[in-house]
Order: sequence, then C-alpha cells, then structure tokens
Amino acid sequence: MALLIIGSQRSEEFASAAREQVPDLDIRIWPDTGPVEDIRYALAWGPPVGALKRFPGLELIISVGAGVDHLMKDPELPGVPVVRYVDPDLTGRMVGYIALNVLMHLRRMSEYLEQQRQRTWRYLPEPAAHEVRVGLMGLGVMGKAAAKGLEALGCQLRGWSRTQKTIEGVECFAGQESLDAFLSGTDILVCTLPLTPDTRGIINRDLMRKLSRHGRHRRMPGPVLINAGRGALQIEADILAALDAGELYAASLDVFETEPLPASSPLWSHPRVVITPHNAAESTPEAISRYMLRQIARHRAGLPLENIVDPVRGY
Ligand code: NDP
Ligand code: OXD
Repeated sequence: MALLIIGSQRSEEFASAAREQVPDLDIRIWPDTGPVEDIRYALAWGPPVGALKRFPGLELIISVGAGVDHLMKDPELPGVPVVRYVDPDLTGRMVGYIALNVLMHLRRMSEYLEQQRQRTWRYLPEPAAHEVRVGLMGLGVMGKAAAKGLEALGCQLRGWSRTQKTIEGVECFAGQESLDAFLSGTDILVCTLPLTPDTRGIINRDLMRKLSRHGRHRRMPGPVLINAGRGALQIEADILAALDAGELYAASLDVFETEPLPASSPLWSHPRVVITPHNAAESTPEAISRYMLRQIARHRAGLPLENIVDPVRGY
C-alpha cells in the first residue's frame, strides 16, 4: 500500500514526520505518484479538482485540516470515506486565537496600540468580561472548546448550530429560525462555521445589522466580528461598510474571500481590523502525521474511523 500526500505546500514536512514514525512507509508526493493503482490512502489539502479520482485503489482520504470544503468542492471526489483532522493540538490553538481576539477588542487593544504610536496616555471605557455576550456561530469541536475557554474568562455565552445543543453555561440556539434571536443578544460574534452551500456568504450586512445594539450599556463601543471559519462565509465589502457605518466596532479576520489577502484590500489598513494569515489554528506536521497514521492503522485493523465527514451535510 502507498500513501499519497497531495495538494499541501507542506507535503515534504508531512512525509518526513510520517517517516520518522513509520520508517518503511511507502510515501509518494504529488505529482510523483508512481503507479496509480498502488495508492490506498491520501493525505490531502486542496488537491487539484479531479486528481483523486485517478487512484482506483483509494480507500481513505484524510483531510489535513478540520475544514473539508477544499475536498467537497471536487465534483468527482471518489466515494471513499473522508476523515477530517481533529486533534487537541489544533483545537487548543483555536481556543487561544479566539480568547486572544475577544480580549483584544474587549480591552480595546487596537486603540491602545494606536495611542502608543501617538504617545497618548488616555483611558478608554472598557467592559468587564462578565458584561459581554459572546455569540459562538458553530458549536462543533472548535465552538465548544472556545466556550470553555471563554467561560474561564467570565464572558456570557450563547451559541448557534444547525442541530440543537445543550451545553452548560451556554444559551443554545439552533437553525435558521433562531438565528435572529441569537444575533440580537450577541456583542461579540465568533464564527467557526464550516463552509457549505448553506453557510456561504452568511456573514453579510444584513446579519451584522442584527447584532446587539445594546452593548453600549455594557461599555462596548459596538458589535465585534471574529471569523476563524472560512473566508467565503464573509462578504468583505459588507464588513467594511458595516465598520464605516458604525454597525461594527471592530473585526478580527483570519480567513478571506481570496487568500493570501490581496495587497489592494482596504481591510489591511483599517484601524480596527486585525488580520492574521489563516493561522488561527495551524497544527504541526508531527501532530498531523500522528493523527493520519492512527486513522490508517484503524482502517487496516477494521476499526471504526474517527471524525468521518458526512458528504451530504458537507462537513
Ligand atoms: P465541526 O464540524 O465540529 O463543527 C461545525 C459546527 O458548525 C457544528 O456545530 C455545526 O452544527 C455547525 N453548522 C454547520 N452548518 C451549519 C448551518 N448551516 N447552520 C448552523 N450551524 C451549522 O467543525 P470544527 O468545529 O472542527 O471546525 C469548524 C470549522 O473551523 C472548519 O470547518 C474550518 O472551516 C474552520 N477551521 C479554521 C481554522 C483556521 O485556522 N482558521 C482551523 C481549523 C478549523 P451541528 O453541531 O448541528 O452539526
Ligand atoms: C483547517 C484550517 O480547516 O487550518 O484546519 O483551516
């Protein structure tokens, strides 16, 4: 059996991390596949559309990321199980990103950094964490872990998902019909939704206008958006318009409609936009290859795979 590593710019790193764990593993790196019928497993990140259907013996696809939109967009994706990457290494990094950015805006750090540049010593009103209502869009692996981290900070928590959840300390909303109620009590919106046909473009002007306008009573200067899900969930022109209209106070964006974010994007220079290069959670080759080898071993032993993607739901 051979393992194909395909699509990722980090293919060589994944291969050497996997070889350290299983020295005699037959690893091929796209496009040097060797005989296509040898390939049983694929570790993939954004493979070229149609590429995976060339391997008639493929048994399992493992996504390098937690998100699988990079695979689901392939109309000819082979009908073998797809396992996505779920690991404490990745989840812990996401929790750190979300806590950092919630605190960043709650403590008005972008304004303080600007004041520092101007050598200005001035207090700004800041809410206490317990006064702020954080709304988690997506209550999956990432959303639930973020809830735990934010609970420790003392924030009020609410969450929205496709199916109803019961999570201690989190007011849970589900489905399209409860989206407005969820948004109307949210001061800081944190998005960890997957990109699917249902969620594409969900972060638009209409949605941002529905965020709570009552944050001012809690010393919030206005609603905040944090998007660590996928860039195509957001309409960037709408985010800029909402910021300029005062409908949003600030935004932290880790993902973008086009990545890398083009140098011409006005988001780069907006004083209250915090930009990171899609690294809210970026796992190590060692952690990813450990996970991948575990899934392959489970598959070979006939054990159930973990974190299987539902191709109908698309995540
Ligand atoms: P999960 O599949 O565990 O969770 C997804 C959540 O989104 C679930 O709660 C699900 O609802 C909800 N959801 C999906 N579709 C809808 C919908 N139409 N309406 C309402 N809720 C919906 O995924 P993870 O938490 O592991 O990861 C989430 C995403 O985070 C990934 O898909 C990826 O895009 C992104 N990500 C980004 C990273 C970065 O570095 N920026 C790193 C890692 C992940 P339900 O529970 O009912 O199924
Ligand atoms: C992921 C990502 O989906 O890094 O894991 O974006």
